Amino acid sequence: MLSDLQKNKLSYFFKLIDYNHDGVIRSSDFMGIAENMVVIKIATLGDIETQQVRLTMEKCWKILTNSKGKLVHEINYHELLQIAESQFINNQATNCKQYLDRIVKVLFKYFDDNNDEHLSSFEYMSLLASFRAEFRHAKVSFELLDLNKDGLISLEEFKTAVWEFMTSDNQESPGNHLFGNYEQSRWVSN
Ligand SMILES: [Ca+2]
Ligand SMILES: [Ca+2]
Repeated sequence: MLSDLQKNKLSYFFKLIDYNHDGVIRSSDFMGIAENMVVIKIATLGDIETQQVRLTMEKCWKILTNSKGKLVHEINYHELLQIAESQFINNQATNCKQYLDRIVKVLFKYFDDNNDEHLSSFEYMSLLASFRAEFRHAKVSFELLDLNKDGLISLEEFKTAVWEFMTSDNQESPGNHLFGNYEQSRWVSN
């Protein structure tokens, strides 16, 4: 069973991704994020990199939906809860985490504009913008995700944050704040 904390985070995540709030997420929602990612770096991006961004977001969609090996066109909130519970929370020993980590690494490198292998607060804000998350709590979230308090988010810190966001049942896990404050989003809970 998912805890209220896990459900609250997944509800926040679902609403972030379901941009038109029609109650289902589709691959087009992930492609919308890809388009945002491209726009944010339009000045420096070549055609190949643009295509890679789209492929990466397509992979994110597949990670979420290919759990039973069959093609899924859309998922609703309750299906997301089931997937999160079966794939991420109950099967932590499988290669699910390694697969997710690989995608997370690609995303991390994409937003690491100056290639210093860390995300600055500005680079982190680009990520929030791409996922259409609010900025209001960005400073607080950034400081929480920066576990060693060196003023930057390393790849390991980022991987930890993503995994905690998807799975943690601990109210104190910094990764709960990956996309800002999931408790004070612009949406009323449920
Ligand atoms: Ca950087
Ligand atoms: Ca750090």
